[in-house]
Amino acid sequence: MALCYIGLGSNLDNPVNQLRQALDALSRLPLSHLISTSSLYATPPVGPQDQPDFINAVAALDTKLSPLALLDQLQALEQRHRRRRQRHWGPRTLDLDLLLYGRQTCATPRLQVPHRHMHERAFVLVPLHELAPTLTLRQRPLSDWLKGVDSAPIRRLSDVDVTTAATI
Ligand code: A4P
Ligand code: MG
Repeated sequence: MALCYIGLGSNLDNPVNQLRQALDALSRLPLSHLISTSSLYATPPVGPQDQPDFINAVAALDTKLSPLALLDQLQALEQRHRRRRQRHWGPRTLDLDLLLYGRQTCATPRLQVPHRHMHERAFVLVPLHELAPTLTLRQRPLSDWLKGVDSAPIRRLSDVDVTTAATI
């Protein structure tokens, strides 16, 4: 079993629902057990600015799937959410990133773990810190990495926000 962290992001077609459905699908992955999920966060886009804000979250999953088998499952799930790959870092219905796979590292063309940008992104670090406040990344505590990013514009959605947004 490996404890993995998965980053979820969406900024198209009711992002709150996209994430709720994706979290539900993660809880049904084979050979895996969903341990916990962070709150949902509204986050300004990193990259092109002419796109809507994102909803982001992180999930912790215990799995017996290999890293590549897990990536296959995540990409199949993106496809089920009608993900179209168009612009680099552009808008998407669902993006699933394998952030961490236990303590394992992986550097192949198809998969790099830890995710290559995670330590510099507030939209990943804030929800990850909610789930795993004592985690270390590149031999530094997560809280150190958090101090190095601007988390001010990251807004945690309340239960009321989530219920309202899901019905829009
Ligand atoms: N790939 C390699 N390593 C991984 C990994 N650890 N997890 C490969 C998932 N995929 C991995 O990804 C491109 C390729 O990365 C895949 O074929 C896979 O084999 P993609 O999802 O097709 O394309 P992408 O997501 O547009 O590119 P990239 O570089 O992965 O972008 P990111 O890092 O996912 O960033 N702003 C906010 N606020 N919130 C966001 O969620 N997301 C992005 C996308 C940009 N700005 C954002 C957000
Ligand atoms: Mg991605």
